[in-house]
Amino acid sequence: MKDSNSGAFRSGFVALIGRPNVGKSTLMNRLIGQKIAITSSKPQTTRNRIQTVYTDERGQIIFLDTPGIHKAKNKLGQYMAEVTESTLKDVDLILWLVEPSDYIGAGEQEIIKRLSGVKTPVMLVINKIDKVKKEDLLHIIDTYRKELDFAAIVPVSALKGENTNDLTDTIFTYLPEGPQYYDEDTVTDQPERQIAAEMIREKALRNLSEEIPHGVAVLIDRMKEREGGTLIDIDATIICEKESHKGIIIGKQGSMLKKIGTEARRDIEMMTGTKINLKLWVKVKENWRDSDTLIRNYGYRDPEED
Ligand SMILES: Nc1nc2c(ncn2[C@@H]2O[C@H](COP(=O)(O)OP(=O)(O)OP(=O)(O)O)[C@@H](O)[C@H]2O)c(=O)[nH]1
Ligand SMILES: [Mg+2]
Repeated sequence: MKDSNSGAFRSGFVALIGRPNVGKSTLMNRLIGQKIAITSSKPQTTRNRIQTVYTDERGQIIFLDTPGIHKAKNKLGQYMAEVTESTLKDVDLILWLVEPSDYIGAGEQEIIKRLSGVKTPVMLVINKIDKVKKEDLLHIIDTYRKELDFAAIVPVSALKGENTNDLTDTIFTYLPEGPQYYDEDTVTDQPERQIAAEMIREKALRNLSEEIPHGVAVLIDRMKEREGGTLIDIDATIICEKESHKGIIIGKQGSMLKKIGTEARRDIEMMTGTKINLKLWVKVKENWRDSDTLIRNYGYRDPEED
């Protein structure tokens, strides 16, 4: 990949942080050109740190998508906050994503306080610029500029792909010369079964109303390729917190579960390039989000641990 004509190979770790729902996962997927992290219009979609890799002739960027910064209401929330906090250490660059608004609320102030103490360069990314007029953008940039000493301020639309190539260019200018950490085919550290579980959770998030999806976890019980490699069988369980939620997730004559299953199957087929036979079950585990053991069992564990 190294090209002696185009300068030194640059590489480094870049954390994406910000309030829930600002578009961190959408942006990361856009920058690497593939859907790895799940996204939804509901806050607190991302629960674990998700690492992805972008490589071109200029260098290699390792992105770390993090759970949105919010006040934790349970142990799962505390866990998510720790994931984000620990990601801020040892990165070469922080991308702070914000909504395109000139109102800097208490949540943003908290983040500013936190970031003013770190030595790592911080780049402000104003996302969702497709929602505002160009002239308002200048005012937003001006408001934020006064709050912190940013390495750069880059407005983008992650959804529409506006200005995202410029963002990649700017990121490279802030990365040190360094090695290629991963081979150029590596896209993520997430195992396929974990991405499959997340895709099922995404469909639950997108199809179910407010409170239910926040209490949902997904476990892959079995993921096995049939002989000949033409089909993968997946058995998965959707965990929820209440018997009444279970009824809603299953839906009238199983209609909701079927919808979640059909949509998830399509995404998993896209990812694996193989036909999928997906079977879903629903189980109740009351208050699992407040149980250390259960949140670990459902895959929420310290990213530094095995
Ligand atoms: N209009 C518009 N919507 C966007 C843009 N980027 C993301 N979104 C939408 O914003 C919502 C949240 O996106 P996510 O990528 O899940 O946000 P997140 O910051 O990862 O959220 P958490 O994981 O909950 O912290 C989704 O409905 C996206 O489609 C954008 O550039 N423009
Ligand atoms: Mg996210």
